[in-house]
Amino acid sequence: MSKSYITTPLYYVNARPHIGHAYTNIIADCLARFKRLCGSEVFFLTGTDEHGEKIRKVAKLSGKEPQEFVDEVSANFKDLWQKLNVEYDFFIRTTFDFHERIVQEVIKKLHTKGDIYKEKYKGFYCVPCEAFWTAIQVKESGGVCLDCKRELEVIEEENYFFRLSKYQSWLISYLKENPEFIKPSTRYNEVLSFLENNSLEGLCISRPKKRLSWGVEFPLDNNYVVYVWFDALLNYISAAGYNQDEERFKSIWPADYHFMAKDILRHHAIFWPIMLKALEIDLPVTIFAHGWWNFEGEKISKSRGNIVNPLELIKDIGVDSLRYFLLREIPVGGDGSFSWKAIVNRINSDLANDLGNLVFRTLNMAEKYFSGRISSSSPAVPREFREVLSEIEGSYKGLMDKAEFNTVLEKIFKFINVMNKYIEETKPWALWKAGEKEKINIFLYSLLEGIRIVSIYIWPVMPFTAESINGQLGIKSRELRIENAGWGLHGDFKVKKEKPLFPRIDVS
Ligand code: ME8
Repeated sequence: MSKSYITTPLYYVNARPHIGHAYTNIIADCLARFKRLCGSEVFFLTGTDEHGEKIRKVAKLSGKEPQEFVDEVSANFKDLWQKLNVEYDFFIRTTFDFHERIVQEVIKKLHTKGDIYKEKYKGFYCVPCEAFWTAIQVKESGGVCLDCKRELEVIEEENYFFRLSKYQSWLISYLKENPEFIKPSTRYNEVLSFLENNSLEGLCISRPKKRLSWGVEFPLDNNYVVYVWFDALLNYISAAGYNQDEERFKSIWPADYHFMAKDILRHHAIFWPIMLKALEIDLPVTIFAHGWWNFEGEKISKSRGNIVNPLELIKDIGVDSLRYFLLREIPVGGDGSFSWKAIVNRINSDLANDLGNLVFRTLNMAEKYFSGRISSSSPAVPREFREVLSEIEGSYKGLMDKAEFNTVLEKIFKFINVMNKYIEETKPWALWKAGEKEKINIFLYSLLEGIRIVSIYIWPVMPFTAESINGQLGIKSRELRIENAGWGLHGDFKVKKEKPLFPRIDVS
């Protein structure tokens, strides 16, 4: 059986989750469900990043001990994933004991190899981001933090460093030999060109306790804690059993997809592969950096305060409509502009008018003309459906594998519209008047088969909807499997219509 290890970033617990976090987890969930649909053994990992000064500060502001605070916020993320129907296999928190132990073991290992050294260092430091920037970077940015654009402090102190430079030329060659390693290709080009035009300096992986105390204790020196990023990246192997259960680790690692947005691509595409290489661990298969959701032209983010609350959206429009909107509206690699108008358009036209209406009126006819019982007819695919259906069959797996969800949905909705047109052109009401029962049965069977197949294809994107359609089609115990998406695989139907799947949103 093939396996798929899929990860999301571990989100900082300094605030509640927003739509950007929801987006990454919906992408990862959609891919995980697709892999399960194809019979793959999936390990889907998500979690929270809980160390660091900014988290300690927010905890203090809310009058809580750091651990109590991170327990609460981490639970908010878990709650959101449950509400969004995100079915992960394990939720890792960087404050778990086993993870902290692995972080310390890794540092000791790299130190023994000579890849960690101590040095006095003067650098430009961003307190909120806990990041050091080099003089060249600061010159380019005009003296502010490259991430959050805040003022920087000049800090001089002794720290421990990880020897990135030793692996730079290896990473460049690796990228050249593996152009599919970073996706989309624009991001691959960016990383490669950065590596070819800059010399990597040592990565500062310690923070003195006098300045920052909420972190994993540095194993070589108890005056320090570990830098949050070095700690957090290691979750991808600690959660898979590294240095704890080698059998399990072998069966899960390497990760097949690391999902994140472009803001943290360098951490994943430069630091992480080098850390793995130094540890003599295989590299992940794909690092996938998606785009940003913007709101009124600005990236949606905690620090800008323009967050869109996914819990509110679920209440207003429902989970599947939200998942559909996010995955249909933009290609995974691009940026998206978030607006209520765009959501309403998508829901009313694609979901209420096209899909919802198709299911409702087909089942309505099945009940009206045949009391819901449609016998299986000739297995031939109607002429009108052939081209569009074979286009989906031929491209579905390839596109889903590349996370090209918007293109897949476009093709599925083309088929839905062909079915709607088929109803209009066949005019079943006229056939009924003419007493053509046999013809109407064939017509309805074709539509029900088409809808059944659609339900399999859309399940990764809209699981509740797909399952509701299955229930209405009387397919209760059938497992959702890609091999069932073939035409004519279902016998007689006994259907029972429910209320429309997607009520229209009133904009007046
Ligand atoms: O960076 N559009 O955590 P974080 C799309 N703890 N996605 C967005 C987004 C937006 N406007 N805003 C956030 C961290 N995201 C580290 C990660 S991993 C070992 C450590 C999503 O809470 C997107 O996935 O700042 C982005 O990469 C991530 O949230 C950043 O989450």
